[in-house]
Amino acid sequence: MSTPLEALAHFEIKGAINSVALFGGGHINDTYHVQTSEGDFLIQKVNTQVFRTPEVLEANLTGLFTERSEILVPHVKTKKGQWLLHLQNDVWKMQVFDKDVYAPALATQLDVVHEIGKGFGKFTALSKVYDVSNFEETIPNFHNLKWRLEELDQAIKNNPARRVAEVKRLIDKAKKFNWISEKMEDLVKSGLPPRLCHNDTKIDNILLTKGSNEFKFVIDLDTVGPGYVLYDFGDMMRTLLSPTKENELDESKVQLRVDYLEKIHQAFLNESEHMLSPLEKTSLIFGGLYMTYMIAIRFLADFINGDTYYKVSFPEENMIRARNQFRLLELMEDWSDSHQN
Ligand code: GN1
Ligand code: MG
Repeated sequence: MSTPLEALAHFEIKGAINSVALFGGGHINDTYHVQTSEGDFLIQKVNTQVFRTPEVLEANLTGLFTERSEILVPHVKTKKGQWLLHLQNDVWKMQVFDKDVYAPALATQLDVVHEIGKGFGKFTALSKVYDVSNFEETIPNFHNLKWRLEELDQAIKNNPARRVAEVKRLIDKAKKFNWISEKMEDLVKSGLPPRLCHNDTKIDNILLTKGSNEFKFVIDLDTVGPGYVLYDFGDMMRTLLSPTKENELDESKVQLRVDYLEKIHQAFLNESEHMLSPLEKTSLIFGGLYMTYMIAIRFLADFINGDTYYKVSFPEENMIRARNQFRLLELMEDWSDSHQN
């Protein structure tokens, strides 16, 4: 195993290193904040149990950074000119840390919501610049709901951590929403076009300028690859519309803030409408249901499997996360039933 300090020696940075400290709350990779005499950086140990083909990640990052884009957070290359460092079975990557910006944890103001919609809308509009067929999924089947449902079935069948009985109510809910998977298949058959997607448009994967709250960068480019625009719009809905954290203990606090939905919809379309097909536009809101359902399924399957994928800070965390996603999904379904027909 290598340390961040060992890894740092292989990246193209000049200043003396003053400090290295664990940073942020990602569920998958380990991230460290590095202070040097010539500026700050983040260095990240990529979880290779999750990202099993780092060469695909390297190729996608190379493809992305062939274009100069002001909205992508600048990354730092290794001294050998690569985006990823392979060191003692570990894989590291590095990016600039701008002290004038911050990642919002929860949205509490409409102007922040607007800037998040704008940022991911700009990312979607990059689809015009890149040929999606040059990108590959860094995690196969990442947003393939049918495959995620099969994984859940497998987890229930094997019941490796003997937790199935505890989540019977959530398993029943999961079955009720099977129609989402069928609707997605219909949309694809009807001609939904593949696009370059971010595939992890969580609220805290946007950086805003401190003070003005203006959009600055899109971060966390690990899952950038082919997808459908509704994935990216949908994950924004999932992480923005409720005032709660994913692991909120009080389920009744999960809510659907319709004014926030209107705001992201408008801000996202302002940036991307010119390149979206009519089918893409009409399916954006469905993306919220699709992504919320899929993450609910993933948290639930991971709980049943004994927390082998997502980091947990208490034993029931994945069950609580799944429960909250199902609650949000029910609220989204009620809302879209009453507004779209
Ligand atoms: C994971 O690690 P992080 O927080 O960027 C996950 C996303 C989920 C998210 C749920 C590679 O993202 O798909 O939406 O947790 N990333 C991966 O919070 O599985
Ligand atoms: Mg991520």
